[in-house]
Amino acid sequence: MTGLIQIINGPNLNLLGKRQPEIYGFETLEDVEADCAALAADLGLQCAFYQSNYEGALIDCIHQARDKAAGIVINPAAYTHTSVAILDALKTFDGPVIEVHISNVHQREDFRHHSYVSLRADGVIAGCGTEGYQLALRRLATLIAD
Ligand code: DHK
Repeated sequence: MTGLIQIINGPNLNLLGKRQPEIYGFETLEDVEADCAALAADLGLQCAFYQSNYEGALIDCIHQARDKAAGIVINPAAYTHTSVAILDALKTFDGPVIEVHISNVHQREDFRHHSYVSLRADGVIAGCGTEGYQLALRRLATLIAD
């Protein structure tokens, strides 16, 4: 397996930087992807990026990662709290999975406190802003090297 990391973002994250910046910050998804690509190069990894507002498309991306990616970083956004299907898809992936939330979901509404994806994730990063994606990449670099 190569050092390819699949970075997956769920619904509404295409509006990062414009959507509720008091919660999600001013960085755009393009900014996040550029930062991740630069860090991945430093870590000797490559990134593939995918964002969708559709649950089935996110599941297809996870299935495709099975044959090409060494690890997954996923922010399932609102599907975190609802999607058994995304959990089941992640269970078909053999490599490490890190779940990222830009906001501290535990400080927010009760319905954001539960994550189906955490049942599969090897690590969870929440409340670190968009830096969370970089922290996730660093953790995957460690896990893949082990
Ligand atoms: C992003 C969302 O869109 C929300 O639905 C989640 C997550 C939290 C985040 O913090 O990145 O509840």
